[in-house]
Amino acid sequence: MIRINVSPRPLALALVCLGIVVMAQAPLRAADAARVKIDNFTFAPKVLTVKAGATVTFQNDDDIPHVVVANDGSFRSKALDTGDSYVFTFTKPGDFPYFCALHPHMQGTITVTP
Ligand SMILES: [Cu+2]
Repeated sequence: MIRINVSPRPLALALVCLGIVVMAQAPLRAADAARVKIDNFTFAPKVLTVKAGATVTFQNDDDIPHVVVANDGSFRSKALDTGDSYVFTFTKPGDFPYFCALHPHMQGTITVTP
């Protein structure tokens, strides 16, 4: 009669490996990417809060061009036609108010938390 000797140690190792694989597949944090929609002469949301390191996409869904400019000059898009978007990564915590260079009454703020 043939006896198969199964050691419990490889089984335990396999279970640990499986656990690591499952944890590695956790979804990306939603805070890492965010979007501001531009429509009807409005930035929406008007105030967007993201974590430092987050990338924000400003997308122009309006039927006229807009330009996204930080009050402190830290970022500035080109003229965004309908359907165009501008991407900026916010690395420093703080409040970053911005406006549209073509329509200065259009204003918004990106709040970056540590
Ligand atoms: Cu504008």
